[in-house]
Amino acid sequence: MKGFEVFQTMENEMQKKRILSGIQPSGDLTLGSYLGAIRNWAALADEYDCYYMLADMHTITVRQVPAELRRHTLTQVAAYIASGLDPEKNTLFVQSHVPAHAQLAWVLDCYTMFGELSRMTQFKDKSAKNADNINAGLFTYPALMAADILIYQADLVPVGGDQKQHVELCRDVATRFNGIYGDVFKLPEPYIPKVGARVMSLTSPTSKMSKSDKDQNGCVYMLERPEDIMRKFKKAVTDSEASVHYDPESKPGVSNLMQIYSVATGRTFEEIEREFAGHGYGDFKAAVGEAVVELLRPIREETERLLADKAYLEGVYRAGAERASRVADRTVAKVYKKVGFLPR
Ligand code: ATP
Ligand code: LTN
Repeated sequence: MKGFEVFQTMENEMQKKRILSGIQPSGDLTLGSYLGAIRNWAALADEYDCYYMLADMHTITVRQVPAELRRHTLTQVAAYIASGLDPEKNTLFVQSHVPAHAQLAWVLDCYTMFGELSRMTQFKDKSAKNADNINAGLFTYPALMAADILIYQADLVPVGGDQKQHVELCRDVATRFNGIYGDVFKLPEPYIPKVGARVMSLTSPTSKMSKSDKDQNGCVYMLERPEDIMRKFKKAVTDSEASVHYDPESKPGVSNLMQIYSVATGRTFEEIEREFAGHGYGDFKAAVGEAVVELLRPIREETERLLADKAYLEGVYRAGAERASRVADRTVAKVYKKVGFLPR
């Protein structure tokens, strides 16, 4: 880029509103993370200045195998790009490569209340699942997440419905901090899709589809082979009514499949009900499986292609960390000054 073009890009980025979101590279990405979050990210790049992070620091709140964590992180960089996030238009980076996140997180720990953290659903769920490792990081996790968001002065945080409570806590912490020190942080809004905000497990449709779920049949992975995806959909739990009809309360399994089908094909619930009127669940489940296979196929193929080019991926996350650090370091400097730390 020529000097003038660089200047123009910087000007544009300064005027655009900011977006920050992240996903933990704690396992293979699921259809839930794709439909609830990643799918919505690519379309935002023209209108917003977007930062998408691999939240590796968050993953160690639950024990990880080091080599697996590295592998998942690299695969996730490739999956972000394969899902349509152009690294020229989006800043893609690894959280631990930008030390400012940890620097701000400590400060925010001191402005986040024990009672607030105790109310977090994710903390309660994860402590129940990891009863032998309820560590302090698991508890203060939302303060690090608040740092991730506030450090970029983000306007919008595109996430699935399960993260709404954390974004609200982030706003409360920012409001508390601003109340003491003046307008330091911008207050972010969550951006949650209407359909696909909460994709449920295929085997127990009253709980969220999650990559750390022990039951692999409930969870469809973004990079899974078509035959495995089909098998999981064919075995998905439904009910005994044999009618494709949207009613999340009394028909959670069928309603979940309808949501997935609706997002994958762009059809409304009414259209789906009409399409399968008079058909058994067998046809319906196969159709949902096929739609998901076609939705994910190009992403899987592109991810595999990108993973063969490690040097390219390294270049992407290095450049991302540099761009991210420039913004993040400014916020930390401002916060350190506000709280009274002596400048070095
Ligand atoms: P873990 O099992 O490690 O907690 P997870 O599978 O729940 O992970 P995250 O990495 O926590 O997924 O979430 C990544 C993003 O995807 C978040 O924005 C989250 O809200 C969204 N998301 C995750 N699971 C779902 C789901 N089942 N439905 C909709 N959105 C989801
Ligand atoms: N807590 C999120 C991951 C995450 C995140 C963030 C999302 C970490 N930092 C900042 C949005 C913004 C999760 O578990 N899905």
